[in-house]
Formats: sequence, C-alpha cells, structure tokens
Amino acid sequence: MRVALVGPPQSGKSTLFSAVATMGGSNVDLSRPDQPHLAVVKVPDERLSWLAEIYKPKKFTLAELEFLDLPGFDLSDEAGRSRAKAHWQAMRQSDMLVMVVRGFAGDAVGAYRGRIDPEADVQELLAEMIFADLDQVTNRIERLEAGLKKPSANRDEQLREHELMKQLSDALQNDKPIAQVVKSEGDKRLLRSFSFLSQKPALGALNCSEDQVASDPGQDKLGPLPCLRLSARIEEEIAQLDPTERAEFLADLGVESPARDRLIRSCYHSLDLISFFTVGEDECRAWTIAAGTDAVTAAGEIHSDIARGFIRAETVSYEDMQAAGGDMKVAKAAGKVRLEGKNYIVKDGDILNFRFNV
Ligand SMILES: Nc1nc2c(ncn2[C@@H]2O[C@H](COP(=O)(O)OP(=O)(O)O)[C@@H](O)[C@H]2O)c(=O)[nH]1
Ligand SMILES: [Mg+2]
Repeated sequence: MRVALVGPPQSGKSTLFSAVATMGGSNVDLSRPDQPHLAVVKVPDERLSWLAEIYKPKKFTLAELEFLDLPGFDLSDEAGRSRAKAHWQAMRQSDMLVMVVRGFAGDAVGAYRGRIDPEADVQELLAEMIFADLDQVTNRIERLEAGLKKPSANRDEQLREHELMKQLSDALQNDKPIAQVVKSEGDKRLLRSFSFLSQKPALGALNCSEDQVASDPGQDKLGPLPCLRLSARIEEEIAQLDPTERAEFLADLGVESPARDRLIRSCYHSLDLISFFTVGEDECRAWTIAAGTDAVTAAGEIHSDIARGFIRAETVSYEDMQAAGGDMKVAKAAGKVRLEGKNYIVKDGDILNFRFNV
C-alpha cells in the first residue's frame, strides 16, 4: 500500500515525510526537493510489541507502508499546473492521498499564494483533481462513442461503461468527487484501471505551529476531508531522539504518541485495512489485510500453500490474549481460542495460527 503526500509548495511535506521515514526505520535522501521520494515505513503496533515481550521471538516483523513525498504543486499559474501534472501518474499509482497544508505562522517560510489558508489549499487541490478526472472521463466518453458507432461483440459492456462515464461526468461537472458517486463493487471494478484521483481515499494533515498541536480536537475537518493536526517540525525533532528521550519529550508536550502513529492509524482506517498477528518463538509478525477478508484469503497472505491446504484457523482476539496474561494455555482453558473455518471474517487484532495440510 502506498500513501502519497501532496500539497502546495513549502507546506512541510518533506519535513513530515523525513520524520515518518526515520521513525519507521528508513533512510531518506532529500537532496533533490524537485524529485519524488519514496520510503518503506514500519507500522508501529503496540499490540505486537506486547506479544513480542511474551514470546521473545527471534524475529519481530512489523507491517510496512510506503510513503511517497511529491514535490509541491503550485497551481497558481499555467506553468505550475503543467509541472504538477507530471506527478499525477505517481498520485494515480498511490492507494491514498494525504494533503499536507500549512497552518503554521511565521515569515521565515514564504506562504503559498501569500496567505495561510489551509482549507482553501485543500479545496484548490481537490478542484484540480476533479478537473484531471473530468479530462480523463471526457476522453473516455469520446472513445466509447466512436466505438459504439461500429458493430462490436461487447456492445453491452460498452453501453454500460458509457452510462457510468456519463454519470461520472455529470458529478465531476458539479464538483462532486468520484468517490461520492461510485459505491457498488461492480462499478468499482469497472473503474479500477482508470485510477481516478477523486476516487482515492484522502486525508488532510494540517501542519500547525508547535503550540497548536496539543489541542487536537480529534475530529477536525479540512473542507470535506477528515483532518489530523500535527507539527512536522516537532515530528522531525522526535525522529532525532532515541526511544527513551522520545517518551520524555512527548510527555513534556502533553501528547501521548508521535503524530506519525495517528497518521498511520488514520491511513489504515481510510484504506479500510486491519492487522492480524502470527506469534511464536521464531517470529511475531503483523499482517495487513483489507477489512472483510476471510480466513483462507488471510492465510494466502502468508503463503499460498497455507491457503491451499487450509484446515482451520486457531483464533484468539488480542483482548482475550491480554486478559489471559499472554498465556495461550490460559486462553484455551477459558474457551477463548476458537477454531474457525475458511469463511471466518478476520477481525482487527486477531492472533491466528493456521492448521494446514499440503
Ligand atoms: N515553523 C515551522 N516551519 C516548518 C514546519 N514544517 C516545515 N517547516 C519549514 O518549511 C519549509 C518547507 O518545508 P518542506 O518540508 O521542505 O516543505 P515541502 O515543500 O512541503 O516539502 C522548511 O524550511 C521547513 O523547515 C513547521 O511545522 N513549523
Ligand atoms: Mg518537499
């Protein structure tokens, strides 16, 4: 899964990216600010850390998420807009977008368009994305209409797509993102290859001054987007500290955990992802799956053999494991370890042990 950080120039994208990457165990080289940067980031999970304290495994493997830091989009003139276009393919190839906008005050950094207006920055980018999608939809409609003039074997499919594209075109012309229009799984499948920008999950990240972050009300909005308040500057400082200093620093600020943790959790939420765990003395590991995934598909994430030879998934929830003091025998005696079949829908935090036979 890939998360793209996008937004106007100088909003703090690279600062945030570098902090998230460094804390997530990845080195970054930001010497070319005009280039995209990619980092694979470890997804922190306190539950897995707790399990590892119990199993003391040889190997501890967190899930990973890719972050892509794109150059800022200056949409204030045509030259800037066409420069931004060069990066849309990279946005389309990402699974979700985090719009980083400036909320911090101060003259040391020039403000985009000479103003600090995070909501306007978000709206401007959303409008540009809708515009880009409309362009693609319009081209597609023209092609389909040309195709429909000739006889063809898959005329019904073409008609269905044409109708859907017309619907999208209407919505986009009324400034409505595609995500709000397309709900059915069939339509989503039909549109997958287009990778429309306004169909992607998106989150706002309001890069605040240092003194504004502790007061995150938790349910801010930036235009239509859910929004996280954070300070890229503070995250950068946290990233430079070793783990014990980190805890003190956070306590001084009056916050529980780095904004990076909230950011990653929100990305999981927006992408509708959950984690399950496998535990043992060899390895404790977190696996990422889409919410609603069944046990046999989850098994396939680990190895196709486990899916093929699937017998049962021995399942205990993290909470039940915690209540059992981390002792599987105690959990079993309490009747908390279930034997689930192929169709069991895996829950976030499930600890799974697959029985299989190949
Ligand atoms: N005061 C303050 N400055 C920041 C903050 N975040 C970034 N900056 C500064 O803003 C400038 C642009 O940051 P950068 O991360 O490169 O922005 P990008 O263009 O969005 O990648 C740099 O000089 C940063 O040091 C912040 O939270 N507070
Ligand atoms: Mg940058």
